[in-house]
Amino acid sequence: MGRRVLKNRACGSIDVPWQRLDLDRHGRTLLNGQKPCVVWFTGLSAAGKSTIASLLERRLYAVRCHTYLLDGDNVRNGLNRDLGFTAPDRVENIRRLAEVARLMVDAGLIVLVAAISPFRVDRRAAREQMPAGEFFEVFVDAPLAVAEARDPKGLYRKARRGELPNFTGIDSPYEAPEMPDVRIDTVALSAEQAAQRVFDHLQGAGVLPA
Ligand code: ADX
Repeated sequence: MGRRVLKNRACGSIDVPWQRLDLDRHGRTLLNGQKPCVVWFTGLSAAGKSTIASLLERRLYAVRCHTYLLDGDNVRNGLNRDLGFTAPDRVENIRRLAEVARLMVDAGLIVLVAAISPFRVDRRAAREQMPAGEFFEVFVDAPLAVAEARDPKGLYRKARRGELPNFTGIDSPYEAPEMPDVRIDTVALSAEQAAQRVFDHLQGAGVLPA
């Protein structure tokens, strides 16, 4: 990965130089034969992002792919535990997920990200920091009424009672992708079928080892 043009905002006028390292991602990738990339799952809470991403990761494991799944809920328990659900916190949540995903791609992994990621502009920024063809946006499409009827964690009920402010789809917006790489209709497809569809897409895109 080459020098990045983004500046360190906390250091004022002092530039933090980019440290060139000997081994680059192409060298690392030679070891495992796969094409590292980001597969970004977006959709409402309870749409099925984590379930489908997790099934996909098992499918990839079965064909000896090296992966990591960054799940919004889990990362919010560690790296992002200082962030809540206001709009600025969500922007920062997605920025960090995208940055970690980029580093993991640099390490040679196929990185799955499962996060509501409600704002188009943030998802676009996540895509734009990756080389062309190395970012796949998967829209896990469940209408609000369907997600709310599922409500596995009881969060929609809480949000409707006013106990969970800024809940996506209730009093915080979700901006659906206009041109996702893959759209999953979660009403029509089972989670297994959905995972297979994403797997097939990655295979068609030449990401998986021959
Ligand atoms: S994101 O909008 O910033 O991308 P992220 O995917 O990390 O969200 O986290 C969403 C998860 O946090 C949901 O699956 C749910 O379990 C939990 N959650 C708690 N409060 C909220 C809220 N106000 N809106 C959405 N999800 C919430």
